[in-house]
Amino acid sequence: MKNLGLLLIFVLATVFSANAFAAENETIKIQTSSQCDMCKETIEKGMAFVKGVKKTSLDVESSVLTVEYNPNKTNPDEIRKAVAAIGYDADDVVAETEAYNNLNKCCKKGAHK
Ligand SMILES: [Cu+2]
Repeated sequence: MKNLGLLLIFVLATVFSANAFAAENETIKIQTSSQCDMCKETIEKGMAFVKGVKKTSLDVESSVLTVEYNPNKTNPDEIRKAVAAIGYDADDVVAETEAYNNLNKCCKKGAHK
């Protein structure tokens, strides 16, 4: 019985230390100002090159961008800034003017309303 207890401690210690080294990716949802399928492509392609970003998926219907990222390499603020640099609002971070002006007409805010 004593050995079983030791084994359990050993197993738990191994599991916890393994987790400490391989940091889990985290996921955030960002409300963007995207309008259409073209925006989806622009944002997903643009975000693919952002440091620490693992996966991006934009829901065109709700304009919500889901980002999976490595918390050791980036953070939600940096990710919102990256979205703004592509030309879209990201939560309370406003799109960078120059990037926004370069967007296709149909991708401008309110283009489909
Ligand atoms: Cu668009």
